[in-house]
Amino acid sequence: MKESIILLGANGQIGTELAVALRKKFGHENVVTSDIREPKQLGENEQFELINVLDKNALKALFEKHQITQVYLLAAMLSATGEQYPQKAWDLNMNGLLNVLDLAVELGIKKIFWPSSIAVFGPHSPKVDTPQYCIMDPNSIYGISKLAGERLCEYYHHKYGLDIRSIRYPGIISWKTEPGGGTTDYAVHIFFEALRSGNYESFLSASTELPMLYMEDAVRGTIELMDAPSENIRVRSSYNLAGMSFNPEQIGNEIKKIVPNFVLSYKENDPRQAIADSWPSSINDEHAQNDWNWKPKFDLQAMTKDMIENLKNNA
Ligand code: AKB
Repeated sequence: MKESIILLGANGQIGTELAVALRKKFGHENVVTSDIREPKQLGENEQFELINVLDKNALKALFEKHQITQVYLLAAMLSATGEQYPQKAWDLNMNGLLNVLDLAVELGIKKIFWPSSIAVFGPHSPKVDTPQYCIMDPNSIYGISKLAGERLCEYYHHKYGLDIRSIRYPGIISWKTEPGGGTTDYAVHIFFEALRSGNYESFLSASTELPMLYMEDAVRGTIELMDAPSENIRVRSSYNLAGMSFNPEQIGNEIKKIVPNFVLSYKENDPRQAIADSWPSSINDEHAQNDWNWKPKFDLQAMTKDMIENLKNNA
């Protein structure tokens, strides 16, 4: 069957790189990127549409126009920005998802990817090696919306047979597009500043350990999950996925091995600290390993080397 794929919220950190991989796999003519804003650049033969995922009628027209068979819904407000605009975060994260799920049922779109997050866990979830199934009491509006979204995905799968697949992304580290509005963003900004100014003030404390994943692994993992046979996908809420775990001091020391004069300092009383403190420090991803053979390639050392090489080569 010929696939026709749309990425909603494609201008963000993950969308930018996932679009490249999907165009390579399915061909330019079969992949449409879309966002609420025009992209910074658009290559020849690349298709782009302006869309607000909250405008259900426009979304329906777009899906019909391109005879969409697969949707990647990446439009969302992340954890830190969500705390500044809780109603807007809830509205975008929930109603954007509901619009896509309902249109998928109405138009017969079978396959959907929707990202969840480690933010679905909370202060009473086990902090170390956090399992797929455990107490989940998120206390950020972003985490609450992601947990509700997971329940919706599983519900629509069972009730309507939608083939929805999802990953609980940890912090994603990448050099092409900087993230915005997240609690894990420090782990990307630290690289840009190490090379730009030689110093960085972390908004998280030295010992705040969080799960992270390098973009190359995130894109590969997402495509591997989407390629896996449907009967192998036993988790229909969202899969735990692990890459590496580190704290600001550890990543700072790794950067210093390549940028010896790098100076790392710490800010106090940043509101993002409380969000980070409620999240796991490491993730157990045995369900993803068993169901669709997930395995990350990058650890802290390999990721740091690759980030710095790419940032230097593309400066
Ligand atoms: C955030 O920090 O909000 C995101 C996430 C972990 O989902 N990067």
